[in-house]
Parts: sequence; structure tokens; C-alpha cells
Amino acid sequence: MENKTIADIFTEIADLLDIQGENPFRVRSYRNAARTIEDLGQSLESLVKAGKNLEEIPGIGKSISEKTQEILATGKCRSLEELRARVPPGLTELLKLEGLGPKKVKVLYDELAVDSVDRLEKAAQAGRLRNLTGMGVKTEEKILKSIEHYRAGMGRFKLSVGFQYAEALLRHLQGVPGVKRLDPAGSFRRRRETIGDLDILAICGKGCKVMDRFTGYGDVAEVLAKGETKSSIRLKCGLQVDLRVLEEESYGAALHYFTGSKAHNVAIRERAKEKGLKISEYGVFRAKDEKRVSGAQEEDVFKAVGLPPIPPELREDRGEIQAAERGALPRLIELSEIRGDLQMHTTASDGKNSILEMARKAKEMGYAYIAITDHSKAVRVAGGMDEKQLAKHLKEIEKANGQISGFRILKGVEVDILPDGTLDLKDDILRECEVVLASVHSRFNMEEGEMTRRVIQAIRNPNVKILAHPTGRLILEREPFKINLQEVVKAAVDHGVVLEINAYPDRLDLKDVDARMARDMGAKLAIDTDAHSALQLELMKFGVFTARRGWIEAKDVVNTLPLQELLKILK
Ligand code: DGT
Ligand code: CA
Ligand code: CA
Ligand code: ZN
Repeated sequence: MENKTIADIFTEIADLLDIQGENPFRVRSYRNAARTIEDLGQSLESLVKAGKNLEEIPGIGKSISEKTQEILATGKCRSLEELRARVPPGLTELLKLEGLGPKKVKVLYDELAVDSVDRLEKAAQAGRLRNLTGMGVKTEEKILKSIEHYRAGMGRFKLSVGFQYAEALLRHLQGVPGVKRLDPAGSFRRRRETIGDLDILAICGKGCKVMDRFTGYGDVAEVLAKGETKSSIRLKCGLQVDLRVLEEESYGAALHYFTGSKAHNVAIRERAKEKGLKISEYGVFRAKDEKRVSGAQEEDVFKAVGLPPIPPELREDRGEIQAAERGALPRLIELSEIRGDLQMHTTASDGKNSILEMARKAKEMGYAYIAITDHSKAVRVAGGMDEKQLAKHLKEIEKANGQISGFRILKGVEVDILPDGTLDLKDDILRECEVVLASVHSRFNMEEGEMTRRVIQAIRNPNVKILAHPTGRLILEREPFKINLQEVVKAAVDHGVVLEINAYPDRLDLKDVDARMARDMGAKLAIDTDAHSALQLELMKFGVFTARRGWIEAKDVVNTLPLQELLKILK
């Protein structure tokens, strides 16, 4: 069983408790557990099989551990079923709408019997929400927008979630005798931030049982189609997976075709037409007599249209074909070029590991440095620090530095940008830090002008070095706040402030096209994990994917620099 499946059960328990008005601490403990499990980076099932005590994992207590074992053993959770019996189904779905919390959901149900997204939409359209306590005409408008947004993302999965399912499934298929090649394609291979489904391609020898193995996978909820060359399944989590078995001679053409994007494919085919060629998922052919020219390798497709290979992340028809033509494709940043991580949290605020534990893990990953950047006091739910606590914490960082060799822990903080644009901590203490990240964690609903002024005022503070998660979005959960990003980037460039690509898979903020715009305007970027545990330092790859989709090169990214050069930039 996948971690995500277990995490979803705890999220649902939290939602159901929340709607019933349960103790917020209890609700939060389930939410935290779900998050921990989802981002664990190791399979809970295999940990249990290896006899590990789950309570040793930070964020997992006795009750969660017991429930996890129950879920793994029986596939069910009794507490969840009891809760479900008490709350109308449909209410938890309403919680997924942005701006709808458990209190509002309860009012909507009690007063208007709203128990589904459709009913809520009808009620809002009919103007029936405006008379309820705490709601108005504005609420109705907002809810209708949230519903639209929710429907657009419905059925899509965050890339990080897709990764967990894809890796497990590929492992399952890899061992099948006769399987010669296995490649994920589609939006997954292009590293889009969300995926609609997973497309897998394979080459197999005669008599290979890969299709049986595929449709017989333990996590399958439904077999949608089964054939010799194509099968489709739906996993228990709802994700659809297509598997195609191909001939060796057309594999490269198919890999190109099914990687997409559709817009990129169309543009490539048009180029082929001009050259008297026809490109399809079966190969490259001469138009006049349909004679096969090539198609076994993916490069064949590019070669046929006179181009060098284009990395999958760029294949969105956003100028990559023209750039390839001019020999001007970027040399995209690689994960191995990252030398350190400049945003992370420890037990001093809402992280799960100590300074030294974070540093040891980072060193083990081959990094030369990290910055410890815990929250400031305005973020109360995250245990943010005041000036005095930060001063003490900075001493702790210095001390930890003495306990690890050949590695540097930078003194940092993630200071909150208050609604009026001032910072949450005094300049005196910020000056003591080597890395000050500034970010917005409250009042997301400001007007664009007001929010832009707020953030630019923070950028103007000479102590601020990095603007963290600049648009505040949460993928499939929360829209970015309204802000004039161009003005923000311009201010950042003027004041030498670095813009973050937050690698945390829920954020990926700046997103691909915004990072590209920022770089084109002359901004420097930092790719940071925002890790809340040592294991989450591994999430860096998702930030690198986003950067690659944004045409970013190593030279644009400050944490590819050696320590001494980085320190110069931070000064
Ligand atoms: P997704 O699954 O919504 O995240 O996005 P994709 O890009 O994975 O799209 P999907 O799964 O529908 O199809 C996989 C690839 O197959 C797609 O990226 C390009 C190719 N493809 C699908 N339909 C067409 C089409 O009508 N024309 C062309 N040229 N290519 C297509
Ligand atoms: Ca797909
Ligand atoms: Ca597909
Ligand atoms: Zn935090």
C-alpha cells in the first residue's frame, strides 16, 4: 500500500472531526500525520514489514501508529468508518473548495442542506448564501470561483504524488521477464506540476506477461481496458495509467509522440511536412511513398526535422523549436549542480529535526552548505520566534557549525512580511543573519496594488536577501494571491534580492513560466526545499524540474555557487 493511500485516510479523519467541531489539536495531529506520511520518502508498509516502530518517526504517535498498522493489515480503518456514518458524505468534498472551512460547511449544511458541490453551486447562483451569518454577496462570488477552480483541477494529481505511484508501479513491472524497456512519458516526463494520467511505454520480448502483471497490480481499483498492445487501469487513488507495448523500430517515435505536449507535437509535425516527411507515433516516413525513414530512437524525430534533441521539460511549444533551430537551447540546470539549500525549518519552529540533523543529511547528499531559516513570530501556528528566541537560535546554529566539519550552516530566518509591508522582526537581529528570507503568510486576499506595495516594501529592506514563495499558491488548493509580479521582479533586480523557486511539491513557487520571466528580466533565483524534516531535503528535485521547465540554467541559480561566491552575493 502506498503512503498516499494511508495519508488520505488520516486527512479524511481530520476533515470529518473538523466538521463535527472536534478539538482543533486532535484535528491538527491527524493533519500533521497525513503530511508526514505523504512526504516521508520511505514506504510505511516496508518499515512495518521490517519491524520498525513507527512511533520513532517524528509526528507519529501511538494512536496514528496503531491505526496505520490496522490499515496495512486490513485495508480499512474502523475509526474512519464510524466517523463516516455520522457525517453526510459530500461534506468533506466541500472542504476542498478554497475559502470553505469546516464552520462554513456546517452552516451550509444545517441551514440549506447543502451536501455537495453541485448543490452549493445552485445555492450560490440563486443568491441564497448572502443571508447566512458571516456570508455575503462577495462570499457567493468567491465560492463560485472556487468551484470553477476546483473542477478544473479535479482528477489531476500533484507531480510528487504521481512520482510515488509511478515509481512503485515501474518497480512492479521492471521485474517481468521479457521487458526490455520501460519509460514513463506524457506530462509526467515533461515534469508538469500536475498530471492528468500516467502514460507508460514498453518494449517486450515474445510471450512477455507484462500486461497480465500490469492489470494484476495490487493497487488496481479497475481495469479499464486490456489488450496486447494497450491496457488501461485505474488505481485505488483514482489515477489512471495507460501502458503501451511497442515495436522496437517505432519506439523512439512513440516516445516522442506520447511525451507531448500536443502543441509541441503539432509544431514538429508541421515542420516535417515542410520537409516532405510524415511523423507519427509509428515512425518517420517519406510523404510521397510512406517509406519508413527512421523512428527507433527519439533523436531520430528531431534529426528528421533538422533539430538537436529538445529536453522533455521544454516541449510545450513555448519557443523551444525556434531556439533549437538557432542553436540556442538553454543548458538546463541539473540536480547535481545544486550545492546547498537555503530554506528549511527545524524544531525551533515547525520542523521535525534539529539543526545538526538537517546539516548531516545535507552533507550526506553532497551539499557544501545549508541555511537554517525558521519562522518568525507572526506565524504563530508554526511556532515562530521573536527577537530573543532568534538570537538564542543563532547561537545554536553557530554551535552546530562547530560540530560538523567540511560543511557550513548559515544563520538564517524566514521573516514574515506583515500586512503593512514591514517585517516581523527588528533590523538589529536580521543584520545578525547571513540569509534573510522574507515571505507572506497572512492576509492573502489583498487587492493587487496593496499586495504589490507590501512585498516591494519588504524587498527594499536591505537585510532581505531572498523573497520566498513569491506568489503564495498551493497547487490544487490555493490560487496565488493577486500581485503584479513584473513590478516585484523589477524591484528584486534593483535591490539585489534573489527570488525563490520553492521546491516543496505543494508550492513550486515561482512556477515555471514565472521563473522564466524573472530570469529574462535579470533576476537571480534560489531553489530551496522549505524542508520541515531532514528527509524532505530530498524534495529538491521538484524545484529543479520546475526550474528546467522555466528554461533556467545553473548560472541563474545562486545555490549552485561555491560557498564563498554565495556569501559575496548575500552581502
Ligand atoms: P495529462 O495527462 O493531462 O497530464 O497530459 P499529457 O500531456 O500526458 O496528455 P495525454 O495523457 O492526454 O497524452 C499523452 C501525450 O500524447 C500528449 O502529451 C501528446 C500525445 N497526444 C495525445 N493526444 C494527441 C493529439 O490529439 N495530437 C497529438 N499531436 N498528440 C497527442
Ligand atoms: Ca498523461
Ligand atoms: Ca494518457
Ligand atoms: Zn514552516
